[in-house]
Amino acid sequence: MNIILLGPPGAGKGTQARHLVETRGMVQLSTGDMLREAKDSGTEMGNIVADVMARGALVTDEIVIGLIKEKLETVKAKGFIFDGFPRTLAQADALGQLLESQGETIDAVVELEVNDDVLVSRIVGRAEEARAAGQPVRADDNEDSLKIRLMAYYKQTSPLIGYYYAKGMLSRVDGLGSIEAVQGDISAVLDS
Ligand code: B4P
Repeated sequence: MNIILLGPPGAGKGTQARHLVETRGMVQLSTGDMLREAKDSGTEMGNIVADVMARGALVTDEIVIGLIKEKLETVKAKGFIFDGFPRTLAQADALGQLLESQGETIDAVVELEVNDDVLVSRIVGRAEEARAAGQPVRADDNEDSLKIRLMAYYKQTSPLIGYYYAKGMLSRVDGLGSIEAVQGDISAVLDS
């Protein structure tokens, strides 16, 4: 089974993807994690994306699609969780074509619904927790970057809701509950 986790920044896509990896043995493909790895490794591409990510803007389709293409060509899995990808209509089209070329499909698209106030408090909370624990704070976990991340979501990513709804693939899950409650709701969608 291949699934997409869709939702605004801080909706819990990464949190829920990690749980699905543990419970269902699926492989998580997080473009956010891939881009952060590239940034930390100081590659040419990493240096290009670092500023874009810190601002809260979206990295170019070309770079992100390239990262996913490479993973799909090299990683074998019984199912992929696309976490934070696709984020634009061009990425959605590219993913459909990449999977089709491998005889695969997307089986479900789960949209995590969370309102802006809660998103802000989660992201600011994560930054505060990291600071208190003496851990590095994500460069984009601050209110200024978050405003840009939310604008990018509503402008560039939210059209995917209609795109997948029209294909009969979209399921909506209330992302406001506890992490465990959201896990249960996602499991119910995947089992149905
Ligand atoms: P991502 O790494 O994808 O991060 P995100 O969308 O901000 O967060 P996510 O929804 O995964 O929330 P999380 O579980 O961490 O993207 C970062 C950046 O990378 C983007 O802004 C962009 O620049 C770039 N990028 C990534 N993919 C791209 C693409 N395809 N195209 C272009 N650019 C791309 O949860 C957040 C916090 O909430 C955590 O502290 C968590 O513990 C907490 N939380 C989660 N669920 C909760 C719940 N139910 N209750 C309470 N707290 C909860």
